[in-house]
Amino acid sequence: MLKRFTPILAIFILMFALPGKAFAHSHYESSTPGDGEVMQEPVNEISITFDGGIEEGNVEVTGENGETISVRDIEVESPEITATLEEPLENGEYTVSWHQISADTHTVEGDFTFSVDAAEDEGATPEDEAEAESEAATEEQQEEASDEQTGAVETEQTEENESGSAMLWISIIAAIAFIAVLVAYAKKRK
Ligand SMILES: [Cu+2]
Repeated sequence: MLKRFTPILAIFILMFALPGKAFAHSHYESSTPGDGEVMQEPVNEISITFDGGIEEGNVEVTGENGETISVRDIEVESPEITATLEEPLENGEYTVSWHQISADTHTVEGDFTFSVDAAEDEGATPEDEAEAESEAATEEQQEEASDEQTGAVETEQTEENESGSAMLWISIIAAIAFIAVLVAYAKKRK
């Protein structure tokens, strides 16, 4: 009796184990700068590495007052996203909000923070001028940026949850159908 059910059990386990791997989201694995890291040198590039393949992705960087930091270029080279900034970051705390489409077509998103605490030169440097400029632009963008972000985050999370549970239900229904067929077959043979 037990022997007869061993293959069924094996198939049953495989059915749950395989899709789990094939359809897994790609998660944040590491980044430069790292989560919570304090950088003591200028930062003008942020890269994030994921634990699986990604199809596309985007990165948004905001300063501690919610200002949007200009990103010049986003490069997606699975499993890595690299954002090149318009100019080196001034001292302060930054939030990196990322989202990507995993190889399984699901959208995954998250964020992390890091700060820059580099020794600052005395006297006016080109960097100081850039600082003044970006501070002027900051206040205008501030409200806009925070509104946009909240909206975007909510939509993506809903999408992810829906497709995630759809996948679960498909697996369960497939498993039940499969067992029903096996039981019918076993009965016929008696
Ligand atoms: Cu997925």
